[in-house]
Amino acid sequence: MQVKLNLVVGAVAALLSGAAMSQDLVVKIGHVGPTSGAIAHLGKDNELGARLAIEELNAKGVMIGGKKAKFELLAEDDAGDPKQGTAAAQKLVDSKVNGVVGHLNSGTSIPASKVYSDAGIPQISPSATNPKFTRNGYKTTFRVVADDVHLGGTLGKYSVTQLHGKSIAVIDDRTAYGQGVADEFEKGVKGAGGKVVGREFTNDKATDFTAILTSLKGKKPDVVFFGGMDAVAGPMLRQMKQLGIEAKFMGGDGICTGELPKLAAGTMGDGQVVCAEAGGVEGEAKKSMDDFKSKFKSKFNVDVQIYAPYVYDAVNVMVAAMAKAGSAEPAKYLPVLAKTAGYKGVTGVISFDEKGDIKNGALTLYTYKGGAREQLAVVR
Ligand code: ABU
Repeated sequence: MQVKLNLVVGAVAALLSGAAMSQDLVVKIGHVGPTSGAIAHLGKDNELGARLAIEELNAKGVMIGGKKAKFELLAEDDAGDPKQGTAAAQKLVDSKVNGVVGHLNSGTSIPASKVYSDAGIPQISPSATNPKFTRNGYKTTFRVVADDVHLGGTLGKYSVTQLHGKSIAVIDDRTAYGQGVADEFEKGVKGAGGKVVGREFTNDKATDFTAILTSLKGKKPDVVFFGGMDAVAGPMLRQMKQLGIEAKFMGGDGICTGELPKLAAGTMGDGQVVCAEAGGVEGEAKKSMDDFKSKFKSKFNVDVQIYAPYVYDAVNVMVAAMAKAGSAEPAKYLPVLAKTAGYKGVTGVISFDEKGDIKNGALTLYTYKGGAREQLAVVR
């Protein structure tokens, strides 16, 4: 009798331990972007990139350390505001996320990186391009796009050597991103032997640029560069047209979106705007990016604005490191994430350098024709 009882107890214990082993491992991925405010269309674009990645990973059934992972997305809105950015970061840390993809803006990603570093939680920004983001010595900080040194410097050189700008004006929105990319643009212009005839600034909520544009008009610029986001660039283009300023208009990735033609309300001339996305693919690799954009459109019924594919890749790179480490514990998979090399994403090949920056990051130069973005070149 005692023997039978022991057998039953043993069988139940084995069943229970088997059940525990097959239980899903819940993995929480945080995402932060401005899903309210003037650039909410860009924050939502990023968030949808994360949602798509999470849905696919759950459908695929990823195993981490012998357990089937169940991924949960914890999405936060920072409104592009540095203070809200750190509050959102702290909320995710308190929720014990396993990793964070975000934030969208440099001005939010940089202060938030300290919060994640203090908590030992890996953070990959899909779009923050200010070089300072990865230069604070934090082991938890990564990005999958090129930085503003590359972006602004390349555009500055392009304005002189390709657009043959002779008198170049620069405006920025005084954000970490806008001022930083404008400074790098100015260095690029001067390095290529060009001349900056005026520098003005505004802010990321401004709608009236009459004073600064009138001042610049007197300097007869043939190129105007704006360091800032599309929500400000659109009205600025409208007011340039009203004031009769017929200069080329350049900007970094912040203006290089699908929404810019609508925000400019039909005032952009064909080929007038030249901007750059801080990433890009060419040749055979272009197919996976094109396929992603089609899948995104059919799933969400909206076009990619700019950085959704980079968010998608960032989530997948993070999860690949967890699977390889056999753990979603930040301390265990972080060293594996840091060694990411040759990961083939929809945005190209991702390898991180010692700072957490993408190695050999590309840029894609675009113009707009007939209200649609048209690729000019991919440069490294
Ligand atoms: N890189 C453009 C938009 C995001 C940012 O860096 O602020």
